[in-house]
Amino acid sequence: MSLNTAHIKQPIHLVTKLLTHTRNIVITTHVNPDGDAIGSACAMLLALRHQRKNVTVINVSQTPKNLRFLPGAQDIQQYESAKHDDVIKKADMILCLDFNTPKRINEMEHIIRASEATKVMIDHHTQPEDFYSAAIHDVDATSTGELIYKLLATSYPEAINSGVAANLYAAMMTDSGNFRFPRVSSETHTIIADLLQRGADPVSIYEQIFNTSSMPRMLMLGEALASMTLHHNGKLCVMTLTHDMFQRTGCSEDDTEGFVHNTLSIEGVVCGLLIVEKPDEVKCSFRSKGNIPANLMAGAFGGGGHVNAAGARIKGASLEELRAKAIKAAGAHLH
Ligand SMILES: [Mn+2]
Repeated sequence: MSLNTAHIKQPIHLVTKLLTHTRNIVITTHVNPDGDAIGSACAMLLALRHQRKNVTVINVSQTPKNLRFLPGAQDIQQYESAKHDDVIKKADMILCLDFNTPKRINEMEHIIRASEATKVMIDHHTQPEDFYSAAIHDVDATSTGELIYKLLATSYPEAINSGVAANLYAAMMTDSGNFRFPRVSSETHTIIADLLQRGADPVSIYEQIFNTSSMPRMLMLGEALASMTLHHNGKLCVMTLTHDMFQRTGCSEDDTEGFVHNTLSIEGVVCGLLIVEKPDEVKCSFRSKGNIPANLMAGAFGGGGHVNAAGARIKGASLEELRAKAIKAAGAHLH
């Protein structure tokens, strides 16, 4: 199998070279980690352990329940300054996975910025901040997991055992909307074929990630669907999750992962907006089809992301006020 690595060939060789001279490695990923974040972190953990490296995964957030079955996930530690600052200081390398600015790691931001370790970023989000020593970065990749696959397949193919394959499969599946988002290509499926051959089990991975909803999540989904409204001649669909709805259903915000995709499933809708009311802020998530720039819509509120998926968090705004502004901001790109 030949992989399209032309544009990331140099970075892959550089990262491999840096890894050769590295022993103590800290891996971290973004706040509220998703399947790509946890799958990528665990895949690198297992593969680098296979290379006899001393590896610690330290995240700011807990691992979501439905991802804890992934091989290696039980070894992820949740950041505590007193316990981990020393480990981070002693690391030769910090691997930053699935984020491109230390602002995405909240309380860990300052210690990572201050660290003198070699910082390696592997990521597929737009507009990276220049905080790293080396990076494998490709905004056309389905996922960070795909970039890690290319790194491992190029430099450590023997390290891709069934555990690593399961993690990379989970990362690529979740970040590509189960292989249906625009960046999915024949190469995506070629990689997936190799991961299956190496032991990833698609039935069990899907089952454990997606068919494990709680009753509060299902009740919340019902309220979320009922909240949907159409705007701008049916091109924009807005879903709103209020504080009251969370109280009534007992659902947590983590448990609403993926709800926003429902906005795009209505005929004629090309842009979706999810508004979430939180105790101290309001969150807007934009989703879009084709070239409609969700990132520019979120950018109007100081946020960012990809062309088809982006978000922003706004403090001190009322839900109603922000909802009206976000609908207007989306409208500017929906002619
Ligand atoms: Mn990702």
